[in-house]
Amino acid sequence: MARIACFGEVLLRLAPQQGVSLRRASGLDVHVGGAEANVAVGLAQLGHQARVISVLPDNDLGALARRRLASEGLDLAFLGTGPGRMGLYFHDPVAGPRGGGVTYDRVGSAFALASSASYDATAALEGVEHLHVSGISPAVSEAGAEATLALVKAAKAKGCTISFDGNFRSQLWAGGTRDPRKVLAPVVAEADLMFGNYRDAGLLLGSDMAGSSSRDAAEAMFAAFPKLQAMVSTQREVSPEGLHFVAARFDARDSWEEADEIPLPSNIERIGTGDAFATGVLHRWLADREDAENALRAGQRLMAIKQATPGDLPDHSPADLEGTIGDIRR
Ligand code: KDG
Repeated sequence: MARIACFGEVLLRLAPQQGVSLRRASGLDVHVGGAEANVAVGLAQLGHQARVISVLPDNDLGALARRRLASEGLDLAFLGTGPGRMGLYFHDPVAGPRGGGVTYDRVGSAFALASSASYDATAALEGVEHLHVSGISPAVSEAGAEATLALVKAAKAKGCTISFDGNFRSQLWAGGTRDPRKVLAPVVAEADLMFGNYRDAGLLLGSDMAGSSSRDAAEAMFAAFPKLQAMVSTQREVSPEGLHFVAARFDARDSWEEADEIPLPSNIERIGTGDAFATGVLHRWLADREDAENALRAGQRLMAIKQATPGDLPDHSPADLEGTIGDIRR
């Protein structure tokens, strides 16, 4: 199993129970999340040594998040504390066309205020083979962007492989003056593996890829980013009856693999499903770069399990990677 570091903001999610809107909520459940922390937890549940590199506020909310992540057996030696508040978001389970509305409340968070000076990259990357980051951290703040870039450059310089999940969050860029393309491209330039589809490619290449095939989008990315070895994406469909399906695709430089769509459980918790997919793919990819078929299958399975798991964090075990999709019936 690999030693993997995940860098990103750890958040608290405040949300009413399923079926209750925020407007009518009389109580809010607290969940610990954050895209990269979700991946770290998922990898730890598969037996990897997963380290979270981040900053929390030195208060009870930070302690709550730390305690929850510690319960998953993560390496938290580089989960520091710093000035600033806890990043929060509110989730409305009944709002929005995609199964829930998200309202961020994270400006001025300890993570958002932390620049590269807040991290000892050399120590944090000691013994690390792979670094996972996403497009959320650069979107959060200028300091977050600077810290992300410094860390991926340090990781690359010491020979780590790097994965980048596009995770485009339009709300985080809205109203700002920073150009996501200019901010994200230098980070992607260091990545070996990217989770993203033609929309992410269009954003990074500054061109409308809507009419392009997945292969064309991947090839355009490979041309623009010489270190990039693979692009991995999912394609969700919702049938007129409301049933969810997901297909997946792995584009390497010289080959590609498609996984047929699988049904997802109807107990819908979409948040964290992309992270669960990334977890499954990374788990297999780190063991065998050539086995795209099994990487996609693992990603789809963990995604299906996550969709039936409340909260942001996953809840799977190595045994969940085996068997058929029909076995997933939580
Ligand atoms: O991918 C899941 C994340 O979106 C969730 O845990 C919260 O990190 C989060 C974010 O920034 O949206």
